[in-house]
Amino acid sequence: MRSFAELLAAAKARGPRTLAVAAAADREVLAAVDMAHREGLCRAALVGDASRIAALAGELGVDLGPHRVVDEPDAERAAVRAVELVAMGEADFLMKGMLPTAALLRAVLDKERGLRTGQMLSHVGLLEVPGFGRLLGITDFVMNVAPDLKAKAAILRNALEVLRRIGLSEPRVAVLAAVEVVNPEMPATLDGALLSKMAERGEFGPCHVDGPLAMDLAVSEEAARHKGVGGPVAGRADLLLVPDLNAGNILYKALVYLAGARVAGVVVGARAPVVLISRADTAENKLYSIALGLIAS
Ligand code: COD
Repeated sequence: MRSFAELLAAAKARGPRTLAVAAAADREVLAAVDMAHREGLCRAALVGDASRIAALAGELGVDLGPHRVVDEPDAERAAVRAVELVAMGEADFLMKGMLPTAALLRAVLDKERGLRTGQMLSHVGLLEVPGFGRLLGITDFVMNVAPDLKAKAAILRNALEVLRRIGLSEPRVAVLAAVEVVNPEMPATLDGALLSKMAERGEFGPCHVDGPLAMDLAVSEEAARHKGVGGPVAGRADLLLVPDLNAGNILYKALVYLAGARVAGVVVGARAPVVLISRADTAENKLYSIALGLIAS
């Protein structure tokens, strides 16, 4: 899969499924759900302020007929209710609406009523960057704030699973740092070297992992040639494993706001995928995220 058009086509083949949306009273969210429904991806359980949802649907010309509306005006309670719908099997996957990311994730992580599996949960972003020619994965720029080596290994396993589902049988992964040499004062470089060794020993299944790699060496074959860095990953990464949430978030927003990238995002590792990108992201990006959620489910 090299584009979001192909992602959408693959998702269509898996749909339609039921999507529970937490705090659904939002213009972009409703527009995305409407597009996703018309593409045959899903129908939705829209959990949120029912009168506001109806008013927004009226303004947008969205037909709520195919969907179920669950009235819960309080955003945190809407998150709990949407999670419950997934836990009870009334919905197949979950989506963040107009509420803070942490509020939804806390409902997902709730020990009694959440969607834990015992596995680490992490976010996988997929970007379509103009002129790049293929989809680029980035993990984790949403959920895990400052992962250590063990957490990064789990984040990598989760992301590899998603990449395999979009057709990459041996994903090429760059573990990013500021430099490509190990510097004990820069923990991200140590993590890069260790993860690449773990991959060499087969701990992540079929894939190629190289690190530490600076951003230019991960995505530019010319830069890799220039600096004399070889191997299957340099210049050709499918996935960037970022040092922490701050670095990843800045990278993804730079690609979106300065380079015109489109983005899809999903949290995996729970009992069902959680469609999750920034509240400020467009309806179109939310549609692609729903498509990615479907493929991950
Ligand atoms: N996978 C599995 N279990 C987890 C994970 C995870 N990634 N994170 C926490 N847990 C478990 C812990 O083991 C513990 O049992 C429980 O959940 C609570 O753990 P805490 O106390 O560390 O977690 P919280 O509730 O303080 O925070 C968890 C969040 C996911 C909310 C937190 O990590 C967070 O705020 N992440 C950033 C979200 C954000 O603001 N993103 C901004 C970009 S949009």
